[in-house]
Amino acid sequence: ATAGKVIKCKAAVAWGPKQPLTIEDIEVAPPKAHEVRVKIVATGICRSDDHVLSGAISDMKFPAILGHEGAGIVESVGEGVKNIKPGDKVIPLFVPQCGECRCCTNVRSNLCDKHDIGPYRGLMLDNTNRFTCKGNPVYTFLSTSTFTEYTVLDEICVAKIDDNAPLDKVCLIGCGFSTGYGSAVKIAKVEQGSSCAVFGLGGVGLSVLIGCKVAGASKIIGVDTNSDKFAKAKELGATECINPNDYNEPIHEVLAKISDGGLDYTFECIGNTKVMESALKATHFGCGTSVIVGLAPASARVSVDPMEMLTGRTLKGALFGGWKSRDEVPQLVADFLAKKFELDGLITHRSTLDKINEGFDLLRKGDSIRTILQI
Ligand code: CND
Ligand code: ZN
Ligand code: ZN
Repeated sequence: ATAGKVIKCKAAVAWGPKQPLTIEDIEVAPPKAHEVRVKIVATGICRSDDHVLSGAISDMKFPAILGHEGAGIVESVGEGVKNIKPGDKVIPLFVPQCGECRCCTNVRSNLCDKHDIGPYRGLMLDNTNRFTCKGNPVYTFLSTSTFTEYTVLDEICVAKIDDNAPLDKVCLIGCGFSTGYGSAVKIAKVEQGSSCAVFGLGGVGLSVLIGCKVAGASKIIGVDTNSDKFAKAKELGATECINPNDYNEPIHEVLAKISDGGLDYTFECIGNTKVMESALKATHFGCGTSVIVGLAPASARVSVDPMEMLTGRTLKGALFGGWKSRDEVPQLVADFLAKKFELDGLITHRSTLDKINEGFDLLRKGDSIRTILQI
């Protein structure tokens, strides 16, 4: 009965960096052609959302509705939408898949020309808004905006998933889990018996660790400056954990000593360029690969000694774990339902949209891995 009409609902609106979100009454316009309006059921809070609020992501437009790790149910679809219908369970995709652009048609890439991953437009593909608050336009974030009861998505930013999927868990497949897991199994292509180190043991880093374990790595070292993260990391597959603050020498030297001169694979899951440099140095010459997963502040730069590369190390990076989003998210959900991996270990807190600021505080204090908001 809401199809074709404006929906009035609640959303958490971000007004600018260093300001708390406020719960507002907003209006959500009906989907235009090739768009889908979705009732969000659950959403995680990822550190990338906080990077907008901390100011580390600095070219955002406000007011905006953040959130990019959600799951929901289709309320209505615009003209020309095929294969998605009201009632379908879906995951919003912050990396679109149009299927036609240069990246989409390249098997080695998962990006898409139609992305809104900086410089941020904060608009639908047709360059207009679907959200308003008190008569003013509200921008969208990463093509998704999940901190709201209803959102509108471009069709190429929607993955239809299994009807049996528990949305309050598989929302993590919308970002943190897939990003980390894919970085291990798809980008690094971790092999049986290899050695790995994961820098940063938040939701993303722990998901890398799950991927390393599924891939059969025999040594998986967790690295974090917060030792409170170690118990969970060991539960999920870390064979040992180390805190850089416990050592005087640089962390890559510590790691070299316990990994036969260096690791096969390292992953930076923090967004700190100094750590990216040590993660590369921590790989073994001639064969090591380091993957940048964390999102660094816009102006930050990594400094690399070319000898590190000349002597055979590889430095790579990926968004969303390298998954081609519309094709592969449904398969990841199927793999979850088939118990190929678990998500429960990543979920430390459950809450509601009105308590979203507390959810961010838990993440900032290092007390949570993922808080799932039931919308
Ligand atoms: P979260 O903040 O939960 O985890 C970061 C972890 O790093 C925490 O456990 C910290 O204690 C730890 N840490 C901080 N500084 C250091 C340090 N110097 N040395 C060792 N450990 C440290 O964040 P998250 O897991 O949600 O996200 C991690 C990063 O991944 C973050 O930058 C986020 O923006 C990024 C990301 C990337 C992508 C992608 O597509 N590549 C998608 N989502 C998030
Ligand atoms: Zn994220
Ligand atoms: Zn494309």
